Amino acid sequence: MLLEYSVEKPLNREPPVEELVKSFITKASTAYDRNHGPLPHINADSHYVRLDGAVSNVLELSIASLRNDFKQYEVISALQCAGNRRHTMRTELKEVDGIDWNDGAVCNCTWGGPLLADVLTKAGVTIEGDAHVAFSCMQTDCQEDRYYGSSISLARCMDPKSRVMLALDMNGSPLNINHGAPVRIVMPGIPGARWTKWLDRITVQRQESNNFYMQHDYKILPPFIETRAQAKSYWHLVPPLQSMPINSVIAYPARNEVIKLDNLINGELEVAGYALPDGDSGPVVKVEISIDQGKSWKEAKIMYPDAAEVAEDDGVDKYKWGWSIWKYRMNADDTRRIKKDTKIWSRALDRGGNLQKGDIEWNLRGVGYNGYGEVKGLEVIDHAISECEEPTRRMAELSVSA
Ligand SMILES: Nc1nc2c(c(=O)[nH]1)N[C@H]1C(S)=C(S)[C@@H](COP(=O)(O)O)O[C@H]1N2
Ligand SMILES: [Mo]
Repeated sequence: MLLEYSVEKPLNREPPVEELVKSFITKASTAYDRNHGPLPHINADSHYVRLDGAVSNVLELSIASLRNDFKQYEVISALQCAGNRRHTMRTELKEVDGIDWNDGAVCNCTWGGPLLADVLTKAGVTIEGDAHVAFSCMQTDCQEDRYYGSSISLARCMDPKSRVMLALDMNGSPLNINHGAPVRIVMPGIPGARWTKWLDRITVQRQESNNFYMQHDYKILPPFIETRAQAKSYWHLVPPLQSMPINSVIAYPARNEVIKLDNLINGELEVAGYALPDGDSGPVVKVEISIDQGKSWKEAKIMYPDAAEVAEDDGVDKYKWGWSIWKYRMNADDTRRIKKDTKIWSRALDRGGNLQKGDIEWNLRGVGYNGYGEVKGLEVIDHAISECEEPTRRMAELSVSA
């Protein structure tokens, strides 16, 4: 088996957030990479996913069978690392333990493949009630375990409306190696850590997956757990993180940017970013901006998805798990009022009524950070000081397809 990168140095990278908000659907080549081990090159023609555990028929599913023997579905869903925005938590609150992600450990893509519910039905699930489905990739060692694994509730997997899927395609093309070729589990509304890539085993079982990344990581520890040593005796008391909170970030202007009034059209500053709903409560229905520390809020425009297009498809809201791209045109007076110490904040509201809040509790691993989107340190000047003029930033026509 050819492995790319290594256990010691896995591939972890994110695009600049300004790049990310240029399109509603993120290209596979732009999407962040998060790995706890090397990337395994799998031959799709000889790969099988084994489905076992509490089922009447153990199945060995080839990629051809997953594509041809089951109805194919598509879902638009954001994929977000639980550590997205960790940089803000560690710099604004307190040092945390984890990769220093900025705001780009998230993407929004179309995923295609058969529903797990259909595959489970074919195998015949033999247990009911409180049970789990575990997803594993046994192809390579990881940094803290011999394999990568996750699990979610059996009830969610059996519900076709939750759209848990054995994804073969990303944005209409077969998955590439970075994102889990030839098959990964896609579970809209659930943190990225559970979306096991290079899937080779699905097990219906009574307990959660006992993989390291399910039991000793990706959990929100209480704030009094301040060291790894303390965490050791505490992991088992906290449930795995299975949902991400409402969120929004400002993609531009960038922190400490110098804004030349001469360059602005009508003296208006364009502020833009993305927003994500809480778990299954999407889509985001409102994004607001404040320049007075939250005393007053003004509504931004959600560029995509357009409210008029948010329709139900087969009884499932098409954009329920997607992100929203928004922008706000700050009027000339407000723009002129911006000082070096002004903070521009963003906050989002989703269809389920979840409103983003400003005061966030610190946790050791820095997961699930969702304080207000914020940019500060801006300097607004009348004229360009230097000769080299930068073009005014305006969002290009938003491209909807990747
Ligand atoms: N097999 C395997 N699956 C995995 C991981 C991994 O390291 N190995 N990382 C997980 C984490 S933490 C995240 S955030 C997402 C990242 O998916 P991406 O690399 O396609 O963006 O994959 C998840 N699935
Ligand atoms: Mo992650």
